[in-house]
Amino acid sequence: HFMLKEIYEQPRAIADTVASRVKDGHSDVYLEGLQLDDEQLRQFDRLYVVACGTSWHAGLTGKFLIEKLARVPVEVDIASEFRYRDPLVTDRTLIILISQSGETADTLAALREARGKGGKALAICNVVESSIARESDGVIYTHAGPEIGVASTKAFTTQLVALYLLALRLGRARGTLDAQRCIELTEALLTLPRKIEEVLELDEQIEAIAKTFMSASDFLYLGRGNQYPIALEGALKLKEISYIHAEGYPAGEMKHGPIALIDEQLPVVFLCPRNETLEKVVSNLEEVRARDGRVIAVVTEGQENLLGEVDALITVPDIIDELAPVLMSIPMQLLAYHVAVFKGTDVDQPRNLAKSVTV
Ligand code: F1P
Repeated sequence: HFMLKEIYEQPRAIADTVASRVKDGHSDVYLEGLQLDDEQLRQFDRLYVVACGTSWHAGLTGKFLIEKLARVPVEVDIASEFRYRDPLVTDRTLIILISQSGETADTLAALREARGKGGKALAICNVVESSIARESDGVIYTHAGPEIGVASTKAFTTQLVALYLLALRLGRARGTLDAQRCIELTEALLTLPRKIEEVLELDEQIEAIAKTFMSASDFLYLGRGNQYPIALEGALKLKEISYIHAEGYPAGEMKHGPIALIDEQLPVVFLCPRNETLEKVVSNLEEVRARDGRVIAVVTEGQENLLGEVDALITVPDIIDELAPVLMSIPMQLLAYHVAVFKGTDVDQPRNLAKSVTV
């Protein structure tokens, strides 16, 4: 399958997205197509990120990165909703359009609307010279290479990396990141391909987990903070290719509704990174266990003992919190992939879906 090949291409795709952008002793990043100088990057008082599907999930993660590292407010919108909001765009707004194909109709329409209101537009695209890239003021290309499988994998993780680079660039220009911190953050980024390779080594283990849970009719995915978008993405991947109903939720929202769904039939995927959310996530996990839900936990190495008993445990290497969403994405992709293969669905060309939605 193309999808599996593309999952395995991620270490290389990410190395290519980073290459040439981190130079000079790592204290700065260079985004060649950005077309905005430091002075302009300081002028923005608001960023909008607009995208569809998986690219929207990347945008939700980007909000965490940019607000944390550059201290500027970021709003994230689904492109098909953007037009109904009479969005508050001025010449001090930077609009970031994320699109693998660069041809998604709703994202293109949002770009045109935002530019019409005087905003500056920056595209994060994989396809060179695509419509969204061409019509934007600047563009950061993800160097993922062609993505054939309809379910986005390497495009997503390279989008996360592009947003990370952009957050560093904004943080340097706006003075919220000093050179030393930038060096630390870029050096962590350079370790990412190797750590993804380590996660890919879990493939057989994840395949076995998929076999155990493939007959479930529903899945719930839970995460907090910067892992919430990864919960959404995990659920979307499973829905898209295996046709199993799945929901991603912020773990803290569970008690406001989804908790009613939990019984011994329901697998619940918990994202358990080593960060300040972990204690709360573990208490949500205990609530699921108390109701006989089946727990699949993805945890950062070293934190396993905090979780108590789980039905399946996937351990990923430790990394700085800003990059943990990338590592956690890989088991989400592999789990969806193997469940779909066991179910015998058409993984690369799922029913009803198009690689890019241009109408
Ligand atoms: C957006 C998207 C993809 C999804 C599917 C339909 O595409 O929602 O994320 O996997 O292929 O389109 P794009 O704007 O990122 O090209």
